[in-house]
Formats: sequence, C-alpha cells, structure tokens
Amino acid sequence: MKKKALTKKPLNVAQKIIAAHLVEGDPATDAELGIRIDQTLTQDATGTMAYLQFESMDVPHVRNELAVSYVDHNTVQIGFENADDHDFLQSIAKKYGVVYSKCGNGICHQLHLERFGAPGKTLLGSDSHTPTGGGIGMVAIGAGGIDIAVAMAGGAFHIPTPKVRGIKLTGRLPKGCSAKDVILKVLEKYGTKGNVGWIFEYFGPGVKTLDVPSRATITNMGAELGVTTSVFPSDAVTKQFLAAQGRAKDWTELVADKGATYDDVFELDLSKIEPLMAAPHSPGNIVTVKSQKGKKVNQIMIGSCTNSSYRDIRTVALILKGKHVAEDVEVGIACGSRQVVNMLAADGSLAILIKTGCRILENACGFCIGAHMSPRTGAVSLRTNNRNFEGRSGTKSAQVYLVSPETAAMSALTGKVTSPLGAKIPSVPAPKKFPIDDSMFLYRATAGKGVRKTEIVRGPNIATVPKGVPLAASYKAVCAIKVGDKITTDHIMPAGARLKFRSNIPQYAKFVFEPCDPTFHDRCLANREKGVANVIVAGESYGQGSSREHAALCPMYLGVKAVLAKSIERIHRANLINFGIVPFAFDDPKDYDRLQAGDALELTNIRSAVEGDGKVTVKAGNATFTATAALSAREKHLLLCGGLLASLK
Ligand code: MIC
Ligand code: SF4
Repeated sequence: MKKKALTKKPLNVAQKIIAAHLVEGDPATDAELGIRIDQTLTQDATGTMAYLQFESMDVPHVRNELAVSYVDHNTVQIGFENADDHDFLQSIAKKYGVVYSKCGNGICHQLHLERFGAPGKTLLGSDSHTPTGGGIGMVAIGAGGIDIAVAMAGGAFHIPTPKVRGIKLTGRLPKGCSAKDVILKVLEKYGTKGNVGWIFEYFGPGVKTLDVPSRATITNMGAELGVTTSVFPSDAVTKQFLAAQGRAKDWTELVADKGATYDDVFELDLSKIEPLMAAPHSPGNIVTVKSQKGKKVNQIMIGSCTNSSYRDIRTVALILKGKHVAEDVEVGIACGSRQVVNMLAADGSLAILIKTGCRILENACGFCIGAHMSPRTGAVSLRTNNRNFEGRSGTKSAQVYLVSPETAAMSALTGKVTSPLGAKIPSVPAPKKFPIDDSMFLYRATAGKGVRKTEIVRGPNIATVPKGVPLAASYKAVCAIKVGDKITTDHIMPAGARLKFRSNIPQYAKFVFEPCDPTFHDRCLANREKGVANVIVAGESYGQGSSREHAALCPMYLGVKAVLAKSIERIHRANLINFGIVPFAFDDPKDYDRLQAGDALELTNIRSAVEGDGKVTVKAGNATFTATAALSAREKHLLLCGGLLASLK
C-alpha cells in the first residue's frame, strides 16, 4: 500500500482522463498516444463524408458509447443540396444507431454541452470547436470526419503525446468583462501558432468564479490557439450545471491531484483583465476595446458556438432593455439551442430583443460560417464568434472584430465601438433548472444498435468518397501554388456559399484555394491528367482553423501528393495523412524562398523517405534540398497505402 502511494504520480486533469482512456503508447516514452473515444459528434458540413466513410467500413452499427449527428451548419437550404444532405444524415443515423439532432435544434457544441457531455469522458468531433466540452471536464478534441468514422467503429484516436500548460486563474473578472475577454487574453499571450501538441488546463482559485457557459467559451476558442484541446476541472459549479440540466448522475468530481505538475504555467489574474477584441483578420490579433473606442460600426452579430448560451444572450437583452439599437447598425442574434430560445421566450428577453430592433436569426451556425448576413462592402462588423479570417463573413473587404457579448451589446446602442467597463452591466445567475425538451433528438431508443433495414436516402448531392492510391517511389511534380504564413482551411477550402457542395467532392474541389488562386483547380487537374503530381508550398502554420477534412480530401482528388511547409497545424496535418498527402517541413526554412508557383519539382525518393526517416530530396531546377516528415509507424503505413480509407480496404 505504502509502495503504491510512493510510486503513484500525481496527475493533472488532462493526464487523468488520458490515462483512463489510453489504449496505445506510453506518455513517458512515446511521441504518439492512442486513446479510446467514448462519445463522438458530427455536424452536417463534415458529417456526410464521415458517415459515407463509416459506411464503407462495413460495420453493422456504431460501437462507441454515444454518437450524435447534428445539423447546424447548412441550414439555409437554397437549392436542393442542404436538404439532400439532411435526409441522408437522418436515414444513415437511424440505420447505424446514431442519435440525430434535427435541423432547428441548435448548434452542435452548445447542444452537446447541455444534453450529453459528461466530466471524465473523451469526445471526438468532426468540428474544430469540439473542445467546448472541456468546459465540463471532458477531453474533447476536433478531428477530420474519417477519424470520427474510425472512432464510431470502435477504433482508437491518436494524438501527439501532449504537453500540458496550466493556466492558473486568480481573482475575479471586473464587471463588464467576461469569458471572451479571458480567452482573447490567452490568445494575446500565446498567439494562433506554435501551440501544436499542447493541452491548456485551467486551474486555480479563479476557476470557481466562472460558470459553465463561461468555461465553455474559453475552451471553445482554445481551438484558435491550435492546441489539442483545453480543459477545466469538474467541480461544484459543473455539478450545479448538470443538475440543472436534469443530469446530476452524469457528474463526477475531477480535479488535479495534489502535487500535480504542468509542463508550463501561466498565471492570469482575472481582476486585471479589460475588454479586448480580435482585430482583422486573425483571432490572435488582439487589441483593447479602449484603443478602438468610437470606431463606427455597421453590423453586430451575436451568437455562434462561442457565445450563444442563455447567460450570453440574456446579458445582451438586459443591456439593451428599454433602449433601441443605433440607427446605422444592423444587429443579429442567433441563439445556441432551442433550450436557450425557449428560456429567452419565457423570461421576456426575446420580446426585449425584438423591441430594441435586433434581427432574430435561426439558432444555427449561420453568420459565423458566412452562410448568410454578409456585411456590406468595407463594413466594420463586431461579432461574438471565434474566427475573423479574411472573407469568412462572405465579404472580403469587411473588417471583422471578435468581441464579448457585453461589448457587442454596448456598441449596438451607440453604433460605435463602446466599452462595457463602467456601464451598468447586469449579472445573470446560473439557472437553477433548465427547461428540457429532447424531442428533436431522434433515435435515442435505438442508439448504438440502429435499425438495420433502414434505406439510406441519397439525393444527387450525395457523391461517393474518392479513394487514395498507394504512394509511388518518386514523383515528377510541380509547385501548384505557393502561399504564405497562417493559411487557414477557409483559404484552402472556402465555406459560405460553397458549403453546400461538401458531399460532392468533384464539385467542391472546383473551389480549392478559390480565395488565393481560382485557377488552382484547372491547373491541378491538367497536371493530374499528364501524370504530374501537384505540390503545395506554404509558410508557417499551414492549415489553421477548422477541422474540415475537405481541405485535404479535395486536394487529394486533384492529385496533390505533398505539402512542403515551414510548419503545419495539428488537425490539418492529420487530415493530410488520412488522405495520403505527405506533410513535409523544410529542413532549412530558407528553401521556401527558392520555390515559385509553376516550378518543376522532383520528389526523388518519396516512398523510401516515408518508409524510413522521413527525409525527402527535392530537386527544383538546379537546386536540391531536403525536407522531412516526422511520422509515427501508424502514419507511415497510412501514407504508403494512400490514406486511411485505402489502408482499411
Ligand atoms: C468552422 O467553424 O470553420 C466550421 C465550419 O465549424 C469547421 C467545420 C467545417 O468546416 O465544417 C470547424 O471548425 O471545424
Ligand atoms: Fe458553427 Fe461557427 Fe461554431 Fe463552426 S465556429 S461550429 S461554424 S458556430
């Protein structure tokens, strides 16, 4: 007994959850770990591919504890494509034992937090903001659709052995500041690149001052740091939230052991925080609200999975109560779920918002993904969502600033950037009881089992998943595009108006790199026809942002065989490997400067490089240089086969 106590290393929250789910690797010695996934979630924009891939695995039904398919992204339904996708998703959910959240129920992350998430569990979602679940003590990770398919089939998910950074919260937020300002502060400190492989764990006396929706805002936007995930402990505040959701039995206490350590600690005094905003065009471009005071604002959008809880929208309603939004400003409100809408209807907030001149939008992703509400040319748009990449709003010239609901509401009243500090900002206590109506979650009774004889509905928008081919010994190639630093998956595979083609790869592939070079598709196809491989050359932090595997799947379809970058973000790197594209990093970043779009290249030893130490020799005209893909044995196997799906066949 004594010996055991001596050898038992105290663990932090992230380490505890990972240890309890470890199926491959040893955190002390291995660079990659395999973990068991309890719950999965998909959304419609990534879900169709995930379920097509699951279907091709020939498994009779889902094998993980709980799989939920949400419809929240493509809800606008102009043209038949979105509705085709919804029918497909509904039928395939019924067949394989997936719970189906109907269009209109709300945004996946908000709903999952309300109705299914539980402390200590692992959650894998085909959406980069899946870490929202970290707000109630889950290890919740975003990944590509095919990784979710594997997890639904009972397979492990692989993560780089994480380093855990403890963010020690002390003090209490000043009135007018809220969780968005906290995560913007963390983004100011750590930026949107260079955090690959880390988990951020919040601890310390300040934690208890934050309610669950606030914690979830912070872990949600941890995605913008590029970390594997972010996590809060599960404490009395979590217990109260779950009990109010009628789920007291899902609560367990989960706190770091006494003496647990972190690989690094950052101390953040909440009382010193001031209202912040992320200026165009990056969530890491942090400025104070004070510094932008008085800037004229044209549009304000409140909602998204970051800030659409009852707490957030009720706060906005109370700030606006009895007043009217400014003459020249358009204000839109999108709640996170039907539960939130119902609560706001019941307590009069909805009536307040309507009276003050807000536009009440559907409880869905909507504006956040540029599906609608694009601002006017050159507009200043304040938004409470998590990403302000150039053009994501649907208007390339728009200047999008990310702000808290408090700053958004105060600015709505004046039509100018206005700080909530010093204003009368009401507090919204955590509700004692949330109204529960799960009627838009279908197939709970057959969850995990499915209804085998269900016919899967496939409209013309549901195409087949292209398969990869084994990696050749060498390639004659061409630099199909050269891009700079911090290229996001919104640059590679735009969403917005293009989102409806997600289930149809040949069609969607027409828009790869549309914002950077609309000729990319045609040139790549022509090269592919000639048997010449396409190579993407990129700077730092390539593939930031969303989990959309289409940013790898569509390039694979266009004959892209390798990416040569200064560095590549975690989810996108994993997606590239899943689709047989080798993610190389320049051994000498200066070699990036030698290359131009259109240059003929030769990847002389690519297959043996992948089999061996990952070092490829690249010939570019008279120059020869090397680049390396640091790969685990599993990743090597996938690449040699031509991707994950090809490896299963
Ligand atoms: C996003 O916020 O960019 C999205 C749309 O939710 C994506 C998923 C997708 O592209 O479908 C994400 O964050 O992973
Ligand atoms: Fe939806 Fe926006 Fe959240 Fe992505 S970030 S899941 S588009 S609300």
